Amino acid sequence: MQLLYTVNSPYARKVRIVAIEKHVDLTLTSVVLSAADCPVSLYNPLGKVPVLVLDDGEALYDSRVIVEYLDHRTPVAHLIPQDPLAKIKVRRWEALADGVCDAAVAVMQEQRKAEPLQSGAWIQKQMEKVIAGLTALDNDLLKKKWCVNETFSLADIALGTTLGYIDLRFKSTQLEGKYWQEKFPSLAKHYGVLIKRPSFKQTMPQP
Ligand SMILES: N[C@@H](CCC(=O)N[C@@H](CS)C(=O)NCC(=O)O)C(=O)O
Repeated sequence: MQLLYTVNSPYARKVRIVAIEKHVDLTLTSVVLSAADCPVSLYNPLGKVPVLVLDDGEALYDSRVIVEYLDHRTPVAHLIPQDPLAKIKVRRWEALADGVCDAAVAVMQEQRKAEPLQSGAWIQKQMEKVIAGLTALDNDLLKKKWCVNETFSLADIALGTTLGYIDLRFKSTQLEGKYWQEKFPSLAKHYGVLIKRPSFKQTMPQP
């Protein structure tokens, strides 16, 4: 199985971490989305990474579909619980964490435009989503060891990859007057635990 990914995509990192945690071997193919010969749109009409190309040539996307597929590939500890209510809770964490990434990615894309073409109002609106999302995640986590049911799961992975992306993009940016680790102490503490895992270490984003 081949994973098409970009090094700093938080969605692709989520998939890579799930594969490592599940001991599923993937052939990793790093792509440049802006390159003329980028293969991604051959497999995903939306032109987005991650894409998982199966051995029979079928392609799976997006990250939420791929992680579910990988979680079923091996019987070792499930990252998505079998119990329906626990599964919904995990996927809700993932939805919110991914949503924070969507807004953060939108900010970066806007800031990459030439300055006269940038919309300050759009950036502000997306930053409000980033802060509201992180606030909700921080409140939900509080002093819990893991996000859902005292067990490491996809919820922790999705949260960790989102925080990795926030750290990559906004490490030296104050969010309403504070750096993210000061503003969201529960998240910062949990991030400190997660980045000690080999799966997180092996997939660190590149500044
Ligand atoms: N919901 C998708 C989001 C994927 C996504 O937005 N990926 C970005 C990279 S971080 C991308 O490929 N962007 C290219 C584009 O939008 O054309 C997922 O979870 O896989």
